[in-house]
Amino acid sequence: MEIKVFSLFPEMFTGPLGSSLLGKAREKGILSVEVINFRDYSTNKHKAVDDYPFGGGAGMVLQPEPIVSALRDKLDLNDAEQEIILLSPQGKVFDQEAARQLSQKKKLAFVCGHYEGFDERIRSFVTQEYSIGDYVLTGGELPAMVMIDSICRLVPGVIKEQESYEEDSFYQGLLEYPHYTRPQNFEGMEVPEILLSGHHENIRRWRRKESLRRTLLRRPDLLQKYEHDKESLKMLAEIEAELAETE
Ligand code: 4FV
Repeated sequence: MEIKVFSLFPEMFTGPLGSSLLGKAREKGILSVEVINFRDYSTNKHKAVDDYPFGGGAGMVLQPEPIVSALRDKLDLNDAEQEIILLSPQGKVFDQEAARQLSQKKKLAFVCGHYEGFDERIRSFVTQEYSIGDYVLTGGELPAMVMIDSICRLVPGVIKEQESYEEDSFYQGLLEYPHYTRPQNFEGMEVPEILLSGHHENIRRWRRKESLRRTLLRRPDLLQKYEHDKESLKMLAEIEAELAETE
């Protein structure tokens, strides 16, 4: 997968995209990442990339020329395989399904805003617009990093065990089950016996039921969308009966 990021602060990406799994994936050639400073494409003598808004108001607006010149220089805007993603609070809220869809693409570009935001005409040059959540940040850099991290971990070869993300929260549409490791007893808190039994089918059932329980208690909205089967419906009924007993 080829990734290009357009930002005024390329140095922000060195750490997150150079270390851990993403750094290793780049070394292995699974991912290629280029960060472009669109200030380099400003044609005025002060290298300015923003200006006051027409119509007045607070804040500065990113001008279209530097960004569009950078996109034209670095991308083939007619390439149907090229996704160009604008980061902004006005975009679709990014989620695991979007990560899964975008992980199938060959070429991703991310356009990171700053200041008050973008000149509206920039939107004519992008293919998608995403927000990472309903809050306002100082720039689109952190949202781009969040999306790149979440997308790239789904690219084959980036994570060793594929099943390790197939059981991730949200991947199956539920929150993840509780995890335990050594010691068996930590300050009086024991690991659930079932996990020490070696009985894989019982462990699978326990984990699925605990995923359902955690999702019901913390994110019931996810259960509305979940594609139940006979087993999960039975488990949910058991959970609700157990919860009723404790009330
Ligand atoms: C944002 C978000 C976000 C708005 C003004 C950058 C900032 C500044 N981007 N998800 N939430 N962007 O807050 O994506 O230009």
